[in-house]
Amino acid sequence: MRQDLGLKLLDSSPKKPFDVERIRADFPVLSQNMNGKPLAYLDNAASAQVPKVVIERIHEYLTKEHANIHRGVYYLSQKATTAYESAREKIKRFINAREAEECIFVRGCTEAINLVAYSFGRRFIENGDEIVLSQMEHHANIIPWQTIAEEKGARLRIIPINERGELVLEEFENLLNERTKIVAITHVSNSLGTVNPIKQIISIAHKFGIPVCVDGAQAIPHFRVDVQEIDADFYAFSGHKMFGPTGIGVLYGKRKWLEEMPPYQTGGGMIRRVTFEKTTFAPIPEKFEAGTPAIMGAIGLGAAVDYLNSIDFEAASEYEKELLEYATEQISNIEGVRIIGTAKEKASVLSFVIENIHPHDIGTILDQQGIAIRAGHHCAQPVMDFFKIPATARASFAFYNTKQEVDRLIEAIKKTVEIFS
Ligand code: 7TS
Repeated sequence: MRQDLGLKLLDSSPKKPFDVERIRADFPVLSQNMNGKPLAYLDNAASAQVPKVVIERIHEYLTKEHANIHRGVYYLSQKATTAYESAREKIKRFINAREAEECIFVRGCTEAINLVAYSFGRRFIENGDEIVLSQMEHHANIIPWQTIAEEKGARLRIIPINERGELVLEEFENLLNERTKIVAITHVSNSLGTVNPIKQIISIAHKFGIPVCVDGAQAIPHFRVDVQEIDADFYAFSGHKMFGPTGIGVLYGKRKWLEEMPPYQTGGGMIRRVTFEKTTFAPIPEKFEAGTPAIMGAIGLGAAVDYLNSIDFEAASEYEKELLEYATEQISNIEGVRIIGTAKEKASVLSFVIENIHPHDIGTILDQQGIAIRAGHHCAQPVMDFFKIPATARASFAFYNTKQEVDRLIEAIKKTVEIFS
């Protein structure tokens, strides 16, 4: 039986083939040459490319609608405010939040997690408490928790992973007790590609009355996420990994938590009344959006959501899965290559090492062929420690990548092996 991973893919209805060439035409960046070769952009886990409609929407905003929001009595400011708030509404519908107010605009996934760690932590975490993370977290979902734990005298407990790069779920439940204040865990690992059974994880934590903060940075661009269905207490993600601009991201949080949590930053735009003696705060979401927000970013992100709604996102998900399977099969035939992360359920990421070749050298040689991949520890050093390697080379796919690009990747890897042998 298929594990419940919080994924929503298409059922058995007959599918039209996914038209990747039509999709590629929406992304101007992709038609360029790099180092004299057509660009094969395979670093989507770091940042995805931006479709024309998003670029045009940002251009339109800057040329016709720009003003500061939530304060102007004049037409332009009201127009900008409406555009900003309608982007929040689009996000709400995209992730199926109960209310738009539960969607806080932040700078990105990193800021979203910092917000939860410091605000939730300040209110709810005390000396002797425990915070549960996993071995496969990105540093953005480790260090904020480590910092608040140090401040409060709390400690981190870590869910282990196995050799395939899957969570050892049997150990998870053993880590939970009355001192556990929160579980912070990734939906999809950026270094391994593992898709975690997030709905099951949340349901186990909830049996103990423990809230769960999900790092959704690598999930949101690849399949539909329904925050109510998985029952996440918090869900964090970045705009630039889901075909939107940089500098914008979202923290979804259940109203009951957000209302109890203190502001993360303070200043203009988030108050009800200020005197030198005392300040009272605005309701959510403003309470968590101090200062002038990334108005342009939010509007651009709203346009990215429109774009994802305009394509067959479910078919795109399926197509990406096929691409990953194809790449995995092809790379497995190359001698000396070892895939890091062989979980049964994976999304979009192919991390690998080659005997006696440093991942940075692989990245450099591939770049000469116009192929952009990432090499390094991917801000997941505990994962590298587990596999006893310093780094990996990582190709990561989006729905605009093609089999031909995978073939070029494979050829370039073979060539790299040859050069070094
Ligand atoms: N969480 C995960 C799982 C991530 O993959 C990343 C970024 C972040 C959090 C942080 O997101 P940010 O937008 O706030 O920076 N991951 C990567 C990556 O894999 N390569 O570059 C950035």
